[in-house]
Amino acid sequence: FSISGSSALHPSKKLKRKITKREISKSILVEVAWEVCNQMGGIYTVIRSKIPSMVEYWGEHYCLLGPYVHSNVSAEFEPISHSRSPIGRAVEKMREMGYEVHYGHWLVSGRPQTVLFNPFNVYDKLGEIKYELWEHHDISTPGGDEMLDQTIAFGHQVEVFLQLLTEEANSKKVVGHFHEWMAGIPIPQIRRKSIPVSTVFTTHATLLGRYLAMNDPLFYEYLPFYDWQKEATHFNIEPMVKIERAAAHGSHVFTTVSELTANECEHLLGRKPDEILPNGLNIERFEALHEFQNLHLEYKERIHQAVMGHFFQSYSFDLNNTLYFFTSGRFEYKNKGYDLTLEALARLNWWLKQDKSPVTIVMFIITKRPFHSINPMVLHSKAIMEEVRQCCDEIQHQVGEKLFYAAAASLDHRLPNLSEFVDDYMRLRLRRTLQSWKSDSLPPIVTHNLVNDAEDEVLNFLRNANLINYPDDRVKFIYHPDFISPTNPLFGMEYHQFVRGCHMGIFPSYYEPWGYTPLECIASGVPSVTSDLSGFGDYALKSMKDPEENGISVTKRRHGNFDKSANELATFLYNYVQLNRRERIAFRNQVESNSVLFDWQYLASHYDKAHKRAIVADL
Ligand code: G6P
Ligand code: 1S3
Repeated sequence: FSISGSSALHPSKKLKRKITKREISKSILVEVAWEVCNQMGGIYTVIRSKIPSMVEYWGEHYCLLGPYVHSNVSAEFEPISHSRSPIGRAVEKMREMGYEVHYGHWLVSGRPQTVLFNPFNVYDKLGEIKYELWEHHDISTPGGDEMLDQTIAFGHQVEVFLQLLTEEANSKKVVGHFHEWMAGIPIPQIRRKSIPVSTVFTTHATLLGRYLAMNDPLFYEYLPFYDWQKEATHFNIEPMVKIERAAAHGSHVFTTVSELTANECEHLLGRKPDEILPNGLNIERFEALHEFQNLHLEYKERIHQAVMGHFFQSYSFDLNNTLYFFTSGRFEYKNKGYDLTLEALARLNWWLKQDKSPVTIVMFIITKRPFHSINPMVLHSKAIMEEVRQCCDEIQHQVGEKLFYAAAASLDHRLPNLSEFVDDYMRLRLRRTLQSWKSDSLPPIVTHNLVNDAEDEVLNFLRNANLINYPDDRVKFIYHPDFISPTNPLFGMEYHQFVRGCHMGIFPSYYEPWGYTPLECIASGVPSVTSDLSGFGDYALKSMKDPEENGISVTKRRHGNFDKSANELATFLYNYVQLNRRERIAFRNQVESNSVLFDWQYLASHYDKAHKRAIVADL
């Protein structure tokens, strides 16, 4: 580890935006995504975090379109009563035609103009809309797939709206930017009907790529040779794959999030993207470095509470010498690199045991799996620990009061025996509570009762490797098969607070078009691991002189040698464990100061390039 240095990109080199004020005044940019006001995954983060940079530049010439499906949508959406802008007029016209159209501001940072359509409002026309897709674009969409039906109904309303907007646009050029196949459905119809909208399509993964990577250990080797039609039929995803292809081929400007996915697009969709649009974040910077360091300490102490509740009924360890590692994300065991992470941690555990290391590592695996309930033992232990805390608080109070009187009345300046100040009732209560807490069994490796405990890949690995939280294990595990939220009884904190309190995020994915999780870490000054098969890792390798110095360790997975990759990852973690506290603090400072390279202020210029192409495209 070296904790000083520079990178090829520099935070002060904010890229210049690419579209002139004049061009913006003659255009309207409409971004369409299924995740506008509807959080499902990574695309929500892209759209939402990018808004301030888009609104700052495009102002009232920018608008988002999304579905009105989220049960709480009205809480984050404020309707606009009336507007004479082209967007407002198109909304009015569409309402006059009988459609239910929600027009307002999305109440997130940047407050963008937003139009939402309820897919169910056109379900009576679904047969007709589907017939058109089949007749003109050879996309047959059988019934029974609720998600597909909703996106088709939504796409139809987007098409109608864009048609009206072009009529109301006062000869301004309308640019429609569609994210992912769910939003891309109107593209082929826009082209067929020659609606004068300049279209940009961004795919955030290819559907086939994701399925193939999950199922074929030689995915990257075979990539150039797959027969898309055959594979789409095999995985039973033909309608969606055809929609994705139609959007990719039909768009004026085709884009994706990384060079890795661009390669996938070329082979699986048959079109090379025109632009790569790397994903950014709104990086929150503090005036003083110690502010974010203080936050680390504050949230680490909250994690300490969860860890004490989990382990200390069985045995204790030195929290001052404990490091918190974690991985998180959707449960795709192989694609998200959980297999490699666990193998590397097994090796790390062995090496640290050999060293007789005094350090304890607690590894959190945060994902979403079907479960019946939280393990009652885990909840019980947490509750009793709270009782221990209450007893201690009361004893502290008793001792404090009595000590004050004793000290004030003392004539010989000697400190009295403090234990005499604790009354018998409190002694007994504390002893009984501790007795009912302490247990001979090992701390569980999983916090919930899983629906499929016996077949769970994480549990199977840990049990087979005998990594079941023995006292002498240096790496201990808490598998938490639910996302973290403030209402969660075990952590009771926001995910981003949890990230800040940890020391390292581990995400060596096998298939990952971009990957926000490591980026979220470094935005909080927390070092992280990604892989050269993730779009983000690949981008970091190509754009920074030494990503590792900036807290982005990129595990090599391209060569396909699992054992070598596991050793590389374990070695990196082992070296991190050797750092002392001062070095960890300095490292976090360095990570945080370079994270600004991934701010939208810097990366939105790639979107500008795509929009510029669309503005100048012949329709
Ligand atoms: C931050 C705090 C320090 C604390 C440190 C712990 O830097 O400002 O007061 O000592 O975190 O760092 P560690 O890497 O041991 O969690
Ligand atoms: C996709 O979401 P995912 O986790 O299914 O889009 C994200 C945003 O572009 C990207 O970060 C991720 O790698 C993709 O896989």
